[in-house]
Amino acid sequence: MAQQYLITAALPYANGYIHLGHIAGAYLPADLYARYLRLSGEQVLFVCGSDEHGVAITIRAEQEGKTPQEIVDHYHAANKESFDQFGISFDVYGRTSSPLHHRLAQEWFLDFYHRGLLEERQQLQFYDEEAGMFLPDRYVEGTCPNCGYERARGDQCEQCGAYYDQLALKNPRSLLSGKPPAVRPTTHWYFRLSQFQRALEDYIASHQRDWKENVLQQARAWLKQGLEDRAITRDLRWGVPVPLPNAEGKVLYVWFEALLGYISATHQWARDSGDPERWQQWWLHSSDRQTYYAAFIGKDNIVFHTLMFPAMLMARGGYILPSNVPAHEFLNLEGQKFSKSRNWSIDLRDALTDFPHPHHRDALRYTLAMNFPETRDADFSWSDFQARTNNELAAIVGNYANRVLAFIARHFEGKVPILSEQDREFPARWHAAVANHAGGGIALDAEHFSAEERAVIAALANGAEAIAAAYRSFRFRDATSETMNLARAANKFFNDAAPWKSLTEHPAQCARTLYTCVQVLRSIAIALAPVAPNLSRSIQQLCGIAQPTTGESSGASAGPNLWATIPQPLVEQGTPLGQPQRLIEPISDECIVMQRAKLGAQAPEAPPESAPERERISIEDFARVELRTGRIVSAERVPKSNKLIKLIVNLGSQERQIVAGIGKHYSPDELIGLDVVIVANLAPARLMGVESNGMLLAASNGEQLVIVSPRGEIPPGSVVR
Ligand code: B3M
Ligand code: ZN
Repeated sequence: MAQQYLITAALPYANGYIHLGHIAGAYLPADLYARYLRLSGEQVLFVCGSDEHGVAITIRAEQEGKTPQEIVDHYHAANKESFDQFGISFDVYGRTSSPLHHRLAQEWFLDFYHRGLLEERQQLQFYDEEAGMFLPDRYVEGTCPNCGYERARGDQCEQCGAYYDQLALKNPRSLLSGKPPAVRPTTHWYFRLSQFQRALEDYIASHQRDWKENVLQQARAWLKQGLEDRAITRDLRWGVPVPLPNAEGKVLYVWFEALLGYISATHQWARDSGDPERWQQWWLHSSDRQTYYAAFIGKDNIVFHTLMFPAMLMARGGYILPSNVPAHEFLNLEGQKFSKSRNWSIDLRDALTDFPHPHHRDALRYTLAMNFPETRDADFSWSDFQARTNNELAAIVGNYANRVLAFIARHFEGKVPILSEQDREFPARWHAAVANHAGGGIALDAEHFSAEERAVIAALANGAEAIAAAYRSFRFRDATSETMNLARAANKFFNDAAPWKSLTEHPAQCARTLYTCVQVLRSIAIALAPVAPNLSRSIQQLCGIAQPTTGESSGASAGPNLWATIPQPLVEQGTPLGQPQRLIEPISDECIVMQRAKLGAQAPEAPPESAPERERISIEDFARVELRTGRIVSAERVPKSNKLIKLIVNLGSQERQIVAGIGKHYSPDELIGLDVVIVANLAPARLMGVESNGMLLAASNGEQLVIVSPRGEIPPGSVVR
């Protein structure tokens, strides 16, 4: 049965520029996967596009004093171009404001409507009389019904984390007019998600072995709570209009239609390729085709891709479901969360401007891939970028290419050395040895291959398989570091074979060594293609390959299996090679200093905790504070709060109950047994009705929070000075 691969990457909102955190979350892993598969001769369709509706867009439009259409036109074009320059090899990049998408989303809605999958419900909602519109949750503020925080949003309180119906807000005010909103009845359509509970349970259970644990956990947690029917319409003007009479001023909920953006983009692609029906091959079940569908996303989109979208596809019928949802965790930047408002971010377009050389862009891809947040949050730092560019890409890959080409330029007239008569059979034997090898270990006989040759050919054969296995199981960091190991093996071969020694005494052996070096150089170029396509292309050209391939978009047609050729000697004797050159300019210290200086610059407001230096106090003032070590013996969440945790802390001679606002950063489980520092003589207080007798010390910069914990053994109750 024919096998094909459908790859989607989350549709970015067209309300801002893509930053490197987004890139590491979904787009680059998806691109590595797509390029690897294409190089392996697989049929691939790689789909993405702009998400152009929702409150995210309208709020940005208001901020910039533009229309929503102007906003999405600008950011759609800008992001599309950045992706392109960064080598993200989408086969199509659609947009959800297109008429085609609107029609498709409306058709799905009507299909559900006519088949009884939607329920019409009346409900009350805030309405701004002055602005003449209903207020989506992000447009209302008020006092939290749970903790009393005065700037709580319409559906959730940022302070205590409580979720509630917007009508529960006290003293609500519209963010549009600043006035208290009226309450009006409105009608919405609910998708009967609850009907899919069982089918989704089976679906998730069927993937318990092949999906990532973080993805399964989130999906299971929602299923355990029980799925509720969900409103898939909103009272807004910007969006896909609800295609029913009397539904004026209502649009489809952005998530409902954005997910369908993958399908409408495929329609777009099919149309552009001249066969409008071709989308079906990618989305519909068929008895003669097997489609593996990988949906790449960041962790904040898991529920929508593992439950909501599959339910929609099941409801429609005949559609395939995601085979895997390899969600990434978050990437941090120099130890802190990405934050556009604090200017702690790197927009892809800025990085592209600052690093115009294609090989430096590859270095950025390489650094990100080596730091993908695959199983936990990870960090990108400029010094790591510098180290990986200079010490790995330049010093290992670039250096190898340069050594080989320089040696050949000097001693072999810049052409692949011609093998001597006694080595005539060498290429054929090499071919035979790697052709016979299928999985696990390769046997090269010591009679015909030197120890160094055996080592490097085995490294290529086994490496190519290990890298392939890593790509196919979404272990991109492993794939990337194994790729670099091939280049290490290549340098080792050059060193161990020491052609500068054989040059005069054994010219035939020297020729054979350099012949081998060129073959290995081509192999490395192919293996590097997914992560460093530009560098790969350059090296292929230096090896005399007229039409290099790097797994770029190929109109979704299957090509030759280039990956399988990695261990083979394919560059003919006598082929003219390119001039030796420095492939990767090193990244200077100044460059790194400059990039770092940009972070956090002209931040609109510094995080509150890092306020300017405060007034000095005397040692006596400080002595009034009684600080002691303690050990947490129990921890549980305060009901209805996601921020507060109730702790029992052993202070040596006594136990204390302390309520700490650390619930967003720590789970109760990880706290038990932890040694902490507490303010022991703080007056008691009540937090959300729970008594707190003391305070836990924690360091915070406004976003992160880390508990202060003594390093080393010290009994609970010890004095801290
Ligand atoms: N635009 C949300 C996000 O960027 C969203 C993804 C849509 S995927 C269909 O987090
Ligand atoms: Zn609250």
